[in-house]
Amino acid sequence: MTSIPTLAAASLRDRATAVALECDHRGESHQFTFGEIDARSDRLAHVLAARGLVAGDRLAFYLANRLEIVDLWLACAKLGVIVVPINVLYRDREIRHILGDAEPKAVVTTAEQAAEFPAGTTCWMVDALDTEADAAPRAATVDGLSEATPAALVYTSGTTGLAKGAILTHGNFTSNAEALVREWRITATDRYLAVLPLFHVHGLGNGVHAWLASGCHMRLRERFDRATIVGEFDAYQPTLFFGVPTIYHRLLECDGDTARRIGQHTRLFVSGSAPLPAQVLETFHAAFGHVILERYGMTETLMNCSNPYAGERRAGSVGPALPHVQLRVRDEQGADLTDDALGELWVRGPNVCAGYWKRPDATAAAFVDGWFRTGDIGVRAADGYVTLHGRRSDLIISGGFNIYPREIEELLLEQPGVREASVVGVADAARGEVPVAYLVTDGPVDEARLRAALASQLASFKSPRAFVRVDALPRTALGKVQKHLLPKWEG
Ligand code: MCA
Ligand code: AMP
Repeated sequence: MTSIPTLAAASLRDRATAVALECDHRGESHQFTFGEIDARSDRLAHVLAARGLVAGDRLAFYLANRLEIVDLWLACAKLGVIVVPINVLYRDREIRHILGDAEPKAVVTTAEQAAEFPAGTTCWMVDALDTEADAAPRAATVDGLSEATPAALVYTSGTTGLAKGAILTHGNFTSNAEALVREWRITATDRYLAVLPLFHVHGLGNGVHAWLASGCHMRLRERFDRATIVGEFDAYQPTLFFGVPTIYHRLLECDGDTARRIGQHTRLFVSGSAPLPAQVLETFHAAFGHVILERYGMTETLMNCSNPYAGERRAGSVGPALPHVQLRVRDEQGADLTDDALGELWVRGPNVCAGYWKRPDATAAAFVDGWFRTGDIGVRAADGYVTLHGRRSDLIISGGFNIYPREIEELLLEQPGVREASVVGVADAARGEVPVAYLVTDGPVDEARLRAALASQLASFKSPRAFVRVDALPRTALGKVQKHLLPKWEG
């Protein structure tokens, strides 16, 4: 375990002349060597330091995937500045909460996207920073970085409906990267096609850091686009691909020849962030000739479990705990359970975050004697394979993005005429789950108005697929809504 600059030096310095990254930049496709990536981030570090950023300060970014996120990430890591990624799909309410909580010195964004931020927010334009860095001298990495230095605050929805900032340290990222590179046999000869958003741990923690740790080649794309993905595979011929189940579902739309062709040059397909349906795994295997490797992680812990590279990749299971992670299945009182018994997963290791930013209450509730309570319910078989069975809370995962019903319910209750609201996840073949809202209202609901109100405040993936009017919500004697008793929505 080490700091991010030390981990990255194995590629940035030792493989300085190797081509590292291919992406669009200033309207054209460009290739950069590891040495150039190193220099870019050193120069940007100089600019950020000149703008007053010092170790421990927070700097947010609100950007779709682009080269400058890599520059920013490395520059901040070298300065000990804490990065706060903000999902570009977030809107007013989500953004205000993160800004108020993380108190970043500035937000790096584009002129167009800066419009999403409340007046008074210090926004730094990404293109201006980039131009300024072109002419800047190279700054040195600050002294005193260690594995315990915070590298990022990554916001993850809490059961209260308000997102909490998981404090992820340099050691969290480096220990995770070292494990994945070893376990998934990633080497400098790999070609990694990066389409997952860099504002989440899957794309950033796994993707960018496996690239830095292995010194492989990365092609960075703005996002996954089902219309262009086959062209990407054909042109780039990646050996390595990371996706969420929705992406694999979309890939199944390929015809047989295309699927075989893609399968021939790709070495490893990895899935995570949401359950991979066994049927997708099997259909994909038949079409592409690969058993997708499913792994399980969380923002707070990075990766916990992974199916093996060699050995059985078991359908429906997320595999055994990674070697650097200790995992227990425990009951409500925290007592260890036996093999095959259903309980909550607790984890401990260098992968687990340092707690929640400014939330001692939430940190105390999640950590017990150094163990982190994941909130995920599952079983471990005698051979160590873990199978997830849901969550303690009513988290909905749609296309790999998390949704806490409470956040939508609270906003619905603020709308005129809405007396009660309950949001549940319903199965969706492509996105895994989608939210559906049940409402008790005074008179008819104006769905268009509700949708507009939600869209102005929350990310579009949180917009309910349907609004269902009911006379009353089923409740327990204590008044708690019994979501499983709501009438089934049939689409
Ligand atoms: C989706 N949209 C985006 C992006 N992805 N906009 C900007 N950047 C993106 N990366 C918007 C679209 O504009 C559209 O918005 C809506 O989302 C649906 O997009 P569409 O292309 O129709 O959807 P799709 O074909 O179903 O694909 C969606 C997706 C996306 C690409 C699979 O859901 C996605 O990128 N998911 C990955 C999420 C992720 O990385 N999660 C990791 C967190 P509109 O509706 O307004 O038109 S969990 C984690 O990190 C833990 C540690 C873990 O275990 O990994
Ligand atoms: P996040 O808070 O966005 O980091 O999401 C983490 C949650 O995603 C975990 O607590 C799990 O509930 C879920 N998750 C991640 N990987 C998997 C997987 N392979 N199968 C099922 N659920 C998963």
